Amino acid sequence: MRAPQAFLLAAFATAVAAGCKSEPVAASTTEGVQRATITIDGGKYTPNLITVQRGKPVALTFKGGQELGCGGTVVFKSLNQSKEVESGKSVTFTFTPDKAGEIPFTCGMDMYDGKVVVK
Ligand SMILES: [Cu+2]
Repeated sequence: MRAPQAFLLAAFATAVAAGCKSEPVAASTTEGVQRATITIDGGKYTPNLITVQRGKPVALTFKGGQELGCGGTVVFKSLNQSKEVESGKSVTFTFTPDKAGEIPFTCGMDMYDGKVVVK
């Protein structure tokens, strides 16, 4: 199975190209749900690489920092989900990935981005 590694490498390459040193963060599972919190601030998402396991529910919470910019609009195009985050508030996206691969998210203008890597 080389595909997951290839996805991870591609994600790393993207992060490095963007000058971003953030490491992939594995979601932590509580009560059967894989959870991670992503902060939106200064025009970026931190962390911007989250790894999850397929077949289990995922809850990703986006927390609005001081400088949201257009990052306050979070779009998961492939999931058909989009939400607005305000400074000091949070919104949570939930979904259950059924196959390995990548689920990208972006700001409303497709400038800032991140990825959920499904293993
Ligand atoms: Cu933008």
